[in-house]
Amino acid sequence: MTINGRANGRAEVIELDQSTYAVTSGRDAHATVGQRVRWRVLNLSPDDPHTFHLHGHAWCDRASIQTNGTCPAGSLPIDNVDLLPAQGVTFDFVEQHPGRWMYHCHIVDHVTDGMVAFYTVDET
Ligand SMILES: [Cu+2]
Repeated sequence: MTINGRANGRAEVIELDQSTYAVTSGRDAHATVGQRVRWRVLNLSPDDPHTFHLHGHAWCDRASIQTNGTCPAGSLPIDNVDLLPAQGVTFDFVEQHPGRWMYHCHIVDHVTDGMVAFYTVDET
């Protein structure tokens, strides 16, 4: 996973193999309120589906970009996405939510195995 083109926090590698999830630097991913943030999420598993979920945020489906926190006509806000093996998603938003937010896979066994990390948004 990368945020703004850089690997950050504990998600430099989400999955090493079918049962071990990477914990790398232990640092949170960071952004600042007002910053345009691009997330690239990729399921590197050879055979496990994953459901990416980011707390406290939503982005627009259909690769649409939020304007003033609203999705354009024909696009809906979403906060999780199912990813099959080797499938990825890229989404953008303008950060508006300061705090420390969890992001994780929504499959319970994957969360308990450690597929969870944090994203900190600083005030401007
Ligand atoms: Cu998963």
